[in-house]
Amino acid sequence: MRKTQMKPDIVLTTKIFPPTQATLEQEFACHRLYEAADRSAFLKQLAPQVRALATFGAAGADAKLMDALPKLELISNFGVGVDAIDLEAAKKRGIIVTNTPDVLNGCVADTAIALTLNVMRKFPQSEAYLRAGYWATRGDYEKTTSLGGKTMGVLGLGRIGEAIAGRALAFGMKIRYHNRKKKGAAYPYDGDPAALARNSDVLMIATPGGAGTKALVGAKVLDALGPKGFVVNIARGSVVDEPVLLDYLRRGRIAGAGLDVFANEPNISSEFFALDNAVILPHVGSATNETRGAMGDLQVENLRLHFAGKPVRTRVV
Ligand code: 8YV
Repeated sequence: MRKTQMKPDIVLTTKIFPPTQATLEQEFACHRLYEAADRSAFLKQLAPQVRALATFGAAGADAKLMDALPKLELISNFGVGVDAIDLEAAKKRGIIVTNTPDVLNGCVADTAIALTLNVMRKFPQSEAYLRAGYWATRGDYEKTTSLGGKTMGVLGLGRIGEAIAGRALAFGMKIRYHNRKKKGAAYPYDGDPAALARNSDVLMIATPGGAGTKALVGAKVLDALGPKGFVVNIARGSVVDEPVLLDYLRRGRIAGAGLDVFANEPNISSEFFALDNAVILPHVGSATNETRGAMGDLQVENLRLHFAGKPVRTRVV
């Protein structure tokens, strides 16, 4: 008689994209941490057998969770950003962390361009004006700002930043960038974020989140961008000093902001709702069925490979 193969146990920290979760539930014995009434009792019971964890977005994984699962070997993240995972703690414990890079570059870059168009051309606001019946009663909508000929300064010219730059070129924009380390890129380099902002009409934030970029864009950078400058953020809310950004938007010290990410998602500051110069999206950068599917495939593949005793495909640490 053939021995039945036991499904490997994994912990899910949160709900994941449903088709991905369905695959996970089929291939692994999934334990839903997010449904546990008593987290520590739940983890204690699983500690002897759990070698992998699947996580998503803000749920991440902290050192306490890693300590509660001493047999943990792999944290497989759904998403490219791993700022909610304590990478140092993982490294110290020899835990592998994987993410889902590249497959989302196109969609996130599309979102970045949509935000750039919408904040500079004020399309959402002009549509609201039309829907309110003002075109007929008050006349034409106000004049806005062209993209063509303007300079986009990419803060964080990584894989997503490059995809954004390629698209912005097609709109007739010029590109500059700042990274911690200068790359062999075709675009002019600025030595710090304020210099980049000074030389740009649109500051495009595409850096990773986490401690290294926390509040990187604050008063100094926004002053350098100036009252005709726009900020677009598709990275993480933490990269921007949000109270300062709100203040600068309210007082017109920058022209506008296009934002897909915020400090406290999904409970974002209600001050954004009243600002006519802010275009805001609910973190939809990668949120298409195709891209989320590809992200899920990578998350699952890393788990499969690890349990087959093979090297994972997209390792962070
Ligand atoms: C996800 C993202 O929507 O990949 C990332 O890092 O920000 C997005 O693709 C995010 O994981 C959800 O919080």
